[in-house]
Amino acid sequence: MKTSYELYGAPTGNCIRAAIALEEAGLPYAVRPVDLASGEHRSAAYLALNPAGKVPVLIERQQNVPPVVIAQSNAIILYAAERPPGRLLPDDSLARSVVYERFFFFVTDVIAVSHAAFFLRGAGVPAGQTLLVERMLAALESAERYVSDSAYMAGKTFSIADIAAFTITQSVKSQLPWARLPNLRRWYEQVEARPALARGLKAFDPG
Ligand SMILES: N[C@@H](CCC(=O)N[C@@H](CS)C(=O)NCC(=O)O)C(=O)O
Repeated sequence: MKTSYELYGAPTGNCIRAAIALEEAGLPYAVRPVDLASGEHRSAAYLALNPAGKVPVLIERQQNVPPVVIAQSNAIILYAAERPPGRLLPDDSLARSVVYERFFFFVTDVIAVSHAAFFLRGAGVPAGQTLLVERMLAALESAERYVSDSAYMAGKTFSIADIAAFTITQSVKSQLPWARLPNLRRWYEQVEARPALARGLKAFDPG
């Protein structure tokens, strides 16, 4: 049965990670741009899709069954990683646990902290923002150890842990002490060169 996918989103880290996961999983999808600046995510049509009024949202459509709607970027990444199995998540359960460990490290200790810092900036609490940015950068620098013995964040093969790690590293690239992070640099350059990842990075570019 034919399955089609639509990814609603905007050029933000959460949406781009979801797009990278679909690209890396080899799932063809249509990009549905949502204009956050004009408040499209708060329109009645969009709220019918995601009552939280947030992007990204993935829709899976199959004939004769109601569409499946998945909000939450990390749920979309995990969804993509399960189809086809084995590409972004190892079959072996022990190896999979290591991937989850690293994936959630980046999601909770780096990305979430960065989002909280961004929120504090908007709320006019610069001292709090500075503290959280320092904390996030320290956590990210500590990932040097993950890539000191292996090519990727969670072992020999590319996984969802690398997807979680890449966009946030890219966004703070100019703030990292690269001279002290030779393995992280090698990892970054290797991941950056992946064609599927590069396509995901550009998924929401205008035009
Ligand atoms: N935890 C959610 C966060 C989604 C989220 O905050 N999306 C932002 C863009 S990255 C958004 O829709 N912002 C618009 C708004 O909150 O008004 C996820 O990972 O998908």
